[in-house]
Amino acid sequence: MSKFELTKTKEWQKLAEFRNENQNLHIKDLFKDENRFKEFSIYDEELGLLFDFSKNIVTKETFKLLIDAAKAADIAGYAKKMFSGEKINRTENRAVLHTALRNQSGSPVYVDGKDVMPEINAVLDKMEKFSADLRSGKLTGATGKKFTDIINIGIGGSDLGPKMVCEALKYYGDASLNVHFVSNIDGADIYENLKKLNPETSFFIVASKTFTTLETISNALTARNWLVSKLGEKAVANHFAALSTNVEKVKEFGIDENNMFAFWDFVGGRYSLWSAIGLSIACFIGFDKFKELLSGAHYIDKHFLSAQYEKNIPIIMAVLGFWYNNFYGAQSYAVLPYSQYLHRFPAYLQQGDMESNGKTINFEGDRVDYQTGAIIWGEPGTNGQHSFYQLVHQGTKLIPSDFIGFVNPPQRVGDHHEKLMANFFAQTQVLAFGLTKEQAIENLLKTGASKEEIAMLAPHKVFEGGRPTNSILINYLTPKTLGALIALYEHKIFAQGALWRVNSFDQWGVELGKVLANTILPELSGKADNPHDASTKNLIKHFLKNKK
Ligand code: G6Q
Repeated sequence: MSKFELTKTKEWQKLAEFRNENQNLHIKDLFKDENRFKEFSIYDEELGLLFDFSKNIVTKETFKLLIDAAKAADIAGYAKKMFSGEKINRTENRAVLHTALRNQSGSPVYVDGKDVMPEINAVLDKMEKFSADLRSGKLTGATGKKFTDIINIGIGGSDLGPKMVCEALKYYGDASLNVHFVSNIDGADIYENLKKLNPETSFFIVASKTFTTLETISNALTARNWLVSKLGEKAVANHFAALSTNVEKVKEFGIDENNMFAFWDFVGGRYSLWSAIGLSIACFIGFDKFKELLSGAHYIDKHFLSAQYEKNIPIIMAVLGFWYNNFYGAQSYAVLPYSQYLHRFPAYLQQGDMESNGKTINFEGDRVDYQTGAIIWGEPGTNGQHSFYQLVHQGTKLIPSDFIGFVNPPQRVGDHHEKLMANFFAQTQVLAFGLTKEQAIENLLKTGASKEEIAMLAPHKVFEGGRPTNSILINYLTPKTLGALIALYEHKIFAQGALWRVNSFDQWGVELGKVLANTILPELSGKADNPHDASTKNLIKHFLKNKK
């Protein structure tokens, strides 16, 4: 293929020129325009979701140039290809159809000429029946007892999504059902979980797309042995289910095919919570609420496909990230939910975003000469305020961030929510507008500080401001709005992949990790040679020498 040079395109060049000519542009200057909030915010009535992107270092002209870049990348055309089952994941020769999992339009979706919706709906029906039976106690353990604990054993995409959602929707969860997530190969994870469990009332869900992942299979075997040691071999049939694309391996493991919930290779691990991988969610919050989660995502799918670029929330989120990443040298991007329920959301997005767009090779197979995926990080507010916000406010790095909050908490606890949200608003305000030296001096004068003290302290108390934020303010945290929120980020990631011209749907770095560990494993029991570089060789030697 011919070499495509993104940085030489007129859209890129214009953005670079604009950035160069407007070095000192400050957010506070942009707010002289009284219409700014109106023009740089979108309210979606149905979701009760306000997206305020006015506190960005973006003028009307910048916005237009960014939208031009998005149009040049043909994000809309590329999205159509994804939704219609084209094999846009070229390096794995796969369609990318997590959107079909939540397609509630009734229209078919074809892969290789076959409508995949009947199979998707059949698995959803099976999940509905299973989750209802487990919740009602119709489905019992080998000794006839109702299940009280569900243990999802999976890792990466087969863990982070369901775990994040179960945490986020805990308020809606069945209080008599505990959901646990075991992912790490570190024996501590399964050990600490098993020690709290009663085998008679524990149900294990082995979630693995490939059913070959070392961590998951090892944890599942340990769980199986534990169950068998307590209740005997026959109990496995009542206490285990598998979520996978690999029927053969599931059978080999000894899980009944009736307890297998299928999905397909057009569902990427990190996009799989909408599939059978969401079984723990459906059991915890009930299938109707799981369907609401899907409906929120489906609503955003329609928005992404149909809204014009200038009003398309995922596209706007994408171009803003692109702006700071490629023209301001911002290395990272913070996601800051002002909701304890969303405490796993940044970790979930870390995978979604960094695994998708942490790439260096473009569509043409050439190495890119620009930055791609940002480092995603974050913690819930207000906790983060008491730790890393210092660097965001006064450090030397530009860290754009998303603040996510809710107008109404699911439950009221005194005035906690007002206090929480006062912090949200105050933080985004000071990040954007800062605090001048004059204001700092005025504040110090009020404390009765001496002239010398003021001279010494004032520079430290200045906040430059100009730190960009988006605010996503949602009226209620419900399964539907959560589904919408997740889908907004999924499509943001997709749109950035299109802007950077990288395949957001493969993960060769993850695959390599899986292979490498398997080659070293026999060496750790002294069963194979240790043919490595001096450092690795000596680390392994040290391990073997000191191993008890
Ligand atoms: C996700 C990645 C990766 C994957 C895990 C688990 O997109 O591919 O995180 O989900 O490695 O894989 P299995 O589900 O196959 O066990």
